[in-house]
Amino acid sequence: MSDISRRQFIKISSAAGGAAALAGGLALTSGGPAEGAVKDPGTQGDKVIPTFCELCFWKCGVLAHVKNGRVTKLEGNPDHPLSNGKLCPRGTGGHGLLYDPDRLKKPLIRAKKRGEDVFQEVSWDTALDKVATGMMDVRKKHGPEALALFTHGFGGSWFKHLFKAYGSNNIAAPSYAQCRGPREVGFYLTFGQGIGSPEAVDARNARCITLIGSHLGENMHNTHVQDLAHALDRGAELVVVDPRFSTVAGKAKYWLPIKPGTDIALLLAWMNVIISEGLYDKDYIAKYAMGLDKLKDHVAAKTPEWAYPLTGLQPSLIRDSARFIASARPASLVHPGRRATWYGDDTQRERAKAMLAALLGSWGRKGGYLLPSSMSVPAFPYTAYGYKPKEVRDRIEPSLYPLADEVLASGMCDATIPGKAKNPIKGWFVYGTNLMQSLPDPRQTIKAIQSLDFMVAIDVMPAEICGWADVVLPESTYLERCDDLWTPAYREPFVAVRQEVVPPMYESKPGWWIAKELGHRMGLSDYFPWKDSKEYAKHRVKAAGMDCEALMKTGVIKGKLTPTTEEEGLTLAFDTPSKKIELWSAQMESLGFHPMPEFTPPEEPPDGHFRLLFGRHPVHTFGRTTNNRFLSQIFDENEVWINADAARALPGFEGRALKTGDRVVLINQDDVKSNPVRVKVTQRIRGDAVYMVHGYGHTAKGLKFARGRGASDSDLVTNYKVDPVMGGTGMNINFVRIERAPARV
Ligand SMILES: Nc1nc2c(c(=O)[nH]1)N[C@H]1C(S)=C(S)[C@@H](COP(=O)(O)OP(=O)(O)OC[C@H]3O[C@@H](n4cnc5c(=O)[nH]c(N)nc54)[C@H](O)[C@@H]3O)O[C@H]1N2
Ligand SMILES: Nc1nc2c(c(=O)[nH]1)N[C@H]1C(S)=C(S)[C@@H](COP(=O)(O)OP(=O)(O)OC[C@H]3O[C@@H](n4cnc5c(=O)[nH]c(N)nc54)[C@H](O)[C@@H]3O)O[C@H]1N2
Ligand code: SF4
Ligand SMILES: [Mo]
Repeated sequence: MSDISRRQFIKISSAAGGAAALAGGLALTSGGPAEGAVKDPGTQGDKVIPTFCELCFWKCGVLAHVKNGRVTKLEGNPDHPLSNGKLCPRGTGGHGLLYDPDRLKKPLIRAKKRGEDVFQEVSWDTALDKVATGMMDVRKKHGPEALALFTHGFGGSWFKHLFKAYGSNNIAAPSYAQCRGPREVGFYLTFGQGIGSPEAVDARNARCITLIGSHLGENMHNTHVQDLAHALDRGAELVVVDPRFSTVAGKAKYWLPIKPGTDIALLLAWMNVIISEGLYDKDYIAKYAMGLDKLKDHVAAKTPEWAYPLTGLQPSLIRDSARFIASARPASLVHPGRRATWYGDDTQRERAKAMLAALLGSWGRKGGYLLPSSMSVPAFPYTAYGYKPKEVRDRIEPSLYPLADEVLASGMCDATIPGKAKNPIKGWFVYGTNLMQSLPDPRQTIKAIQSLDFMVAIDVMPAEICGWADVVLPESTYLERCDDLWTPAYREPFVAVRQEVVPPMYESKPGWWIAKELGHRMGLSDYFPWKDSKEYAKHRVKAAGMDCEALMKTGVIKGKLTPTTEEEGLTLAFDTPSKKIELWSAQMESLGFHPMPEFTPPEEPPDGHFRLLFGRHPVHTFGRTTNNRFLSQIFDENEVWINADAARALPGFEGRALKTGDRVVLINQDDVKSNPVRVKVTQRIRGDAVYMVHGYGHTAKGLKFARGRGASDSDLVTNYKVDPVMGGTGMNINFVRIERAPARV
């Protein structure tokens, strides 16, 4: 990464506003980014079509400029509440996906053994017949729930519908059990409601923002970063808890370089200070919460001095930061985080965050957690589905965790491995998720896949997962298709539409078309009564009494503002068993769990090993953009962060200490070796952990640009700890040692 781009990306707060400053520095054109360009390239198009982004799951509003039939520029839709006229760097480079020469271009059928990644191009008719036959065979032999749908991304809605019509509700995304599941359950247990996506937190109006591992600014959810920049410009202060001096830690009043895996101890100590010094919101707690006395007892001995040897954080730092956090209440936002699957006790950590937020009185308050509603757009009036949810749950027996409120992707994978489930899963339908990089322990994923009767993958790129499928279907990218309407609950309720910006390239087809064609082949035509997705979407818009023309023209229709906080007139209500904020959870106790979070020390890295941590890079989304040549002009290969003192003390490196740029391999506790990867020797990380950006180390033959660049954290995540409450897979528990990479030949 060049210095110029690093400066731009690190700049979170600026008069121009965070993400805007970032995206503004990335003038991408379809010819590739001009070297260091910071100016608008001036490619105003022949036409401008509003749609929404799919480079990540935030789904910002986009204005796509098209000139001579080519997309020349993508910019933020000023009318869209999730972009406010700005995109993050990834969004501005979305046409790098559209014009990626390595895209899947034709339907493929496996020509050799499963996993050898050798395919034959076939017609759509042949491919669809094969998929429909595969699906019907699984249903005939094993019942409909023996077919599982792994799906991530907005276009998955067509296939969820197809699945329910077919008879299976075994539908899961790795964005639950490998990502935000513990957070949803932790907050649900405390407030009777989860957080959802996009997170409706009021960072914009907060006076103090506490980030526990959430590395906003590297984690680049657009409006979030805009809100953060706005808050900082208004004088808000940050408390950042991270073993790594993250970009955002550089902006913090307090950085707490915590020992990994000990956040519950810190949260208990913070609550100890806030309660014992009477700094909590007494009126709010008296009115809305139950269990304060029990919490008082629970944290009475959990002083900063108690937490010091556990967390490595000085008692004075814990005490001062606690007082500071409390001083800004209720506009004191303890951010809920997003990828919460860290150590296996994650629901409890998230619950501790929720309890702290309750003590600050920030739930349903300005500068804290907003409680917005979504716009009401009636569902399409389909025939009722035939699946029976009860049977579905039985099918995934190994993943039956009492408080899981979604099906677990890891559970469906487990239930596929012979001997693990009473009725194993026999078919996989994989849409828009690269399970080889997103599920823990890829060795198990392969074991599961090898025992399937049938597997289909639908993707836009020849990702690793496609190499294992029997049939691969090339979907059109988000810029070439119309999808369902989107109506999230956000600060400002809205309905957004995704529209075709340019016609599908090659032989790719939109998801709605693929789902409908499969439906016809399986006798499910009744479930696809519309001509195309446009007709479907228009039907829904009309039923909501809205103006289709206006929606297509602007890409978004905003609804009436409703109160989202007490200050705006909202009456707070809690859908917990006690109808109160539950600082003490009878529900947890009755299930045999601690009714309040307890701290259990994490396992220590063995001698000569480091804990493997991973996270995001601002210009990439997982491994899905690492082949995007536009974005890769900014960052094209990950590196392993290692503490400078630890690097000097590494056994075996005497006299020739590691320096930035040296190539190493990482070897984990199960002797799994990474690809060679460069190191970054830095003071910005603790000595007991190493860190890398997720999504590199691709092995798929077809990813001609990304293949072999950097290393994959996923390959090294062979160990994980399952959260007993909801089945999330804690993945920050792997340890690696470091060896020099063999010289390149
Ligand atoms: N080791 C490790 N594991 C992790 C994580 C980690 O950091 N480290 N992160 C976890 C988290 S937070 C999450 S949310 C999950 C995410 O895990 P995944 O859902 O697997 O996410 P992606 O890597 O984005 O996979 C997206 C796939 O969709 C394809 N794709 C992109 N656009 C389209 C489209 O329009 N249509 C179709 N059909 N396909 C498309 C891409 O080419 C790619 O193959 O992974 C989790 N697993
Ligand atoms: N640019 C970009 N942005 C993204 C994504 C992307 O792929 N690219 N993905 C999106 C998705 S789906 C998700 S889920 C989010 C994930 O983003 P977040 O939820 O913000 O982050 P995590 O991946 O949970 O955690 C990464 C951070 O936690 C720190 N950390 C590691 N262990 C510990 C610990 O024990 N304690 C503490 N306090 N900190 C620790 C790491 O050093 C790192 O800074 O990002 C989203 N935003
Ligand atoms: S945050 Fe960036 S990548 Fe994600 S939807 Fe918005 S513009 Fe696209
Ligand atoms: Mo995620």
